[in-house]
Amino acid sequence: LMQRRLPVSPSCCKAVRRYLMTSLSRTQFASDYLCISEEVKDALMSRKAIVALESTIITHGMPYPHNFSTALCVERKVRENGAIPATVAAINGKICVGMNDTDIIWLAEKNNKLAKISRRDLASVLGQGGSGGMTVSATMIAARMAGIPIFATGGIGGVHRGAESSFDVSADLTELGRTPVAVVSSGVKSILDIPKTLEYLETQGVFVASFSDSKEFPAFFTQSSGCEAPYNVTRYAEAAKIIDTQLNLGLESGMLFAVPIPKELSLAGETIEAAIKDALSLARKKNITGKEITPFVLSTVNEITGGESLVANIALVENNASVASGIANCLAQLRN
Ligand code: PSU
Ligand code: MN
Repeated sequence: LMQRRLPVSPSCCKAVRRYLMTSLSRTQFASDYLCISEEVKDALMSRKAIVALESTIITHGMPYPHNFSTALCVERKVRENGAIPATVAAINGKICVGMNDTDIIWLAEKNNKLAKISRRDLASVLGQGGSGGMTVSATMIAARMAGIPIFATGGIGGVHRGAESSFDVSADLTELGRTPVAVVSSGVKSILDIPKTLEYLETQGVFVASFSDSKEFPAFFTQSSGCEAPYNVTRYAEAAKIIDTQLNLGLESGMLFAVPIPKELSLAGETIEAAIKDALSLARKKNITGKEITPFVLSTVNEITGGESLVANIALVENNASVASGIANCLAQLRN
């Protein structure tokens, strides 16, 4: 309640706001299901820039040992850019926000044997003391609980091709409509229907901007999707101002900043399109549906491209972590 009211009160002076936010955070630290690392707790208390990071990319998005080296590299990137990384995963019935390398190695080694946790899975997994990688939707929930307004990942889920018959729309999109956290990603993969995904985000009231020198909405492995983002942002400070305003307004929806993969690392559009088509038809043949489809297509595309897609994937996640850190630094300045 306090959190909701706080930002909309214009008379609320900074000192009061800081006090309330701090005491609010303290009660959250005690939450039965939330385990915030000491480092992240300190960063929250001293209002440092923090970037949350998801973990399905570790458990289901990349093969071992690349999942592990990427997770550590991404954390390092955040630190190099002056922010504190907070990797989010479920471990033994707790949502861990911020973890040590041993936890990350454990998640990486268990690769694919752990749960893939979205909003709908949280209560079941945590209630049974389980562990797993958390998707964008679950990570947004955790970031909000912990009081971290921004998080970086590779790609978010979206509206699948053929959704008009399969109804397969990622829970990431509805989460963006209901949880006020800014997500930095390289748009959505062209394994998805990008125009439909953008329409769905509009319906959900989600602010979407390209973060680049063009309005083009990126397609993960490639810089262009043929679709325009509704907004374009070019500077960290500008992005931070928009996030700060959204939080102050008390709007409950999330925001998406789409950063194109660096040009020199992007894949040829036709190569990736062909690989995706093959992977999707193989998925259909094998009757793979639901939460299994995204991990399956990712790993099949990786096989078909001889590991090229994985290299691109790693590069773009690291780049997104740098961008998110830049925005988080400006946001911390604004909110201090
Ligand atoms: N896209 C990727 N890598 C990933 C994912 C998506 O390039 O690892 C993961 C993210 O955690 C995302 C989830 O939140 O897949 C979406 O799954 P689904 O499509 O089942 O909603
Ligand atoms: Mn789905």
